[in-house]
Amino acid sequence: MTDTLDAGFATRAIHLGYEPRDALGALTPPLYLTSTYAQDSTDAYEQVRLGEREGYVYGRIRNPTQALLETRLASLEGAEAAVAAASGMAAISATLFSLLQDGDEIVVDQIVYGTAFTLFTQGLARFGVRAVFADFTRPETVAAAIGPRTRAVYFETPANPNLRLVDIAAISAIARGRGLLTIVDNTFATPALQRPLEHGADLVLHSATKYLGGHGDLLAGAVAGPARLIDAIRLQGLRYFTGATLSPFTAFLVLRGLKTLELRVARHSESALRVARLLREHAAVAEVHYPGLPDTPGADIARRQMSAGGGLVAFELEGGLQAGRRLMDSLKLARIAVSLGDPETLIQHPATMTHASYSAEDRERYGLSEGLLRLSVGLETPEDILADLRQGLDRL
Ligand code: 7XF
Repeated sequence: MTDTLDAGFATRAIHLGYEPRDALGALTPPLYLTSTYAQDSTDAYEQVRLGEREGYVYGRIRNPTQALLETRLASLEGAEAAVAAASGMAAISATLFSLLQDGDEIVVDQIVYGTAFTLFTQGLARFGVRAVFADFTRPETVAAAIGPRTRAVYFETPANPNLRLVDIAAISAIARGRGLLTIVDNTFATPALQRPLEHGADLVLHSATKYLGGHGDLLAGAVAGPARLIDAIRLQGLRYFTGATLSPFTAFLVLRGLKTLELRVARHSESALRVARLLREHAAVAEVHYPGLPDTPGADIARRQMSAGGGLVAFELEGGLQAGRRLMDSLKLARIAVSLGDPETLIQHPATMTHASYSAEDRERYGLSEGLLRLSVGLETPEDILADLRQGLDRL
């Protein structure tokens, strides 16, 4: 539907790329559960294969339900194209395997999701790709880490798990000046709050398992960026490196999630701000990290590149790790669980859970404190979330 191309964010998330008239009037886009496609003739197959005729060949490469999701995600990120994958890690590995080769280096922020860190430190090393870690909150250290073999820079903002903020425009400018690609994992902010390509990044990654899906019932991932790079990621990364294509059924669920993304993220952000304020005022809490607090480190960066603070809050208790465990065990509404972006409020302890793959020395060196807790503020009635936290903190 071309007339929705320039429409607002939520309108595109709901309507873009689909016309009910083309599918018997079905209001909701059909779910195409098929692994392969019957071809009209041998000639027709050849034309589709060569890209001379529109059509589909095989489900690992393309599927119409998936294609609609890709169209919408690309638009929401302000990208030319997007490709969906079976998980966030599938999107990350397809991207890196497609863009890097033996002998290359990639400069990576020292604070990233734990399993991404393992892919950089252990996985890519087996294929001769070296990850060089730098503190991306200090762009000069990124510039210093770039060498003749560097091909790309990679970071998350807000970063998992401590929500530190990286200046997308500053890092992208350095990378561009040296002929490198800038890859940003936008999982925590989502395009509803932050669109990295508008600030100079080249590729945006997502774990769609989180806010994009939004209901804690699926795993999915995506990459958005220029068609030339997205084609490479689809035709190499997905087609023969990983084969980790998103199932059409899951694509259907992510499409459903996207329809309410803007609405959900606004509510997550409002409630998280209230949680951050409660935590900051409580005597048992030593430190609070939340991009929407005006005095959090990097708040000026958040103001420039995010339209609200998002749904995650990280904090440390006066009583450190032991108090953290006691708090987690005393909460009644918030569930102890990894993952984030679900309707349910979730709490986890990065040092033993999402970031256990960092060694204790790495955590110390990179400033990931042992007592840090990460809360994914859900969509429950805000007063109930606040009351749950208050009763847990008051017991400490
Ligand atoms: O492969 P997944 O869909 O689980 O996504 C991987 C991933 C990629 N980027 C970021 C910023 C992520 O946070 C994730 C997954 N993180 C979850 C978490 O931190 O709770 C995973 C649970 S172990």
